Amino acid sequence: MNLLNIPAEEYMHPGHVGCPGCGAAIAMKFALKAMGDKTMVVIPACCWGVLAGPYPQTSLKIPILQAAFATAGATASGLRAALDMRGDTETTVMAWAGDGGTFDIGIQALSGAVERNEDFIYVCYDNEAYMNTGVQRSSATPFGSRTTTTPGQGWKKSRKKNMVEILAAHRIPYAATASIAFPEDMIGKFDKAKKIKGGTRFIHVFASCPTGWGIPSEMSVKIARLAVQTNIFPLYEVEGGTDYTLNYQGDRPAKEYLKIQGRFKHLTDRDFRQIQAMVDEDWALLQRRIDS
Ligand SMILES: Cc1ncc(C[n+]2csc(CCOP(=O)(O)OP(=O)(O)O)c2C)c(N)n1
Ligand code: SF4
Ligand SMILES: [Mg+2]
Repeated sequence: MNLLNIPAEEYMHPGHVGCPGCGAAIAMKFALKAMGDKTMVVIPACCWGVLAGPYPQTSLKIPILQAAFATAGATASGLRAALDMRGDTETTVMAWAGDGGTFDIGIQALSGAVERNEDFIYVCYDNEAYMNTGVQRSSATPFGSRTTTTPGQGWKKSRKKNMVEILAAHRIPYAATASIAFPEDMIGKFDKAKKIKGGTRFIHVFASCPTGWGIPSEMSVKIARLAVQTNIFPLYEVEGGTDYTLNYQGDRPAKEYLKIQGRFKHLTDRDFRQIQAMVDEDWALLQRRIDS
């Protein structure tokens, strides 16, 4: 442990092929500090499929099962069943998918597995677009963002899907949000999820992407922190589908987060006000769930 109460053990090798400042790489580094070496990770097609690398040059010190894009939920279910058949109750299965692989193409396999309350941890590292194939929009892309599928002067005009609410509606034991800019909170949530046995645990990790967001690599963590401080990405937990706990109260204006990113550079003051109203509305809805 160091001053921040973060375990010293590393389960990632020093080198990987991600871009400098990749939030998804930071996310895995922190997650594995809680998960430890008795973990098998299932990775569908996404940037992390490339970061993990081909055997024997993998960037992780734990076993990796690469899966087809849509199948993280189903593959993790099968891997859990295979381990159970071998009598291995010690190993935790962790699915690790991007937002495209979770919010979009993987939602059917995930919902099926979650409805069966399969015994694994499902992590969505959310960089808010299909980054591995060149920054196409997903249903996790926020309102106001430019992507390569919003051509010309266009930008995304619909809101980000609320995936934690969808998972909570399945009444799973544990669903939570986490951020690479809050490592103690994040590692604590993985530790908690690991200790809950016999059901699906879902963690939605905000993972900034310098390449796709048009931000300097050294701003990656600062921008992830601002997402929480502006209540754009609140940190909270949902136990049993209904019991909400808020972990952080932000108080900064959304504009502070938006104005420093290339993907939002076309936005006007009117757009900033519209986005602020959306953030305030979502925050009020979350407060109602916490208070009830
Ligand atoms: C069925 C199928 N369609 C498309 C692809 C191409 N593909 C590979 S990764 C990817 C994007 C993944 O996006 P996301 O899940 O958000 O992860 P990220 O790359 O952003 O980390 C796509 C479209 C594929 N591998 N399989
Ligand atoms: S494109 Fe984004 S998510 Fe993918 S490796 Fe680069 S920084 Fe990471
Ligand atoms: Mg993505």
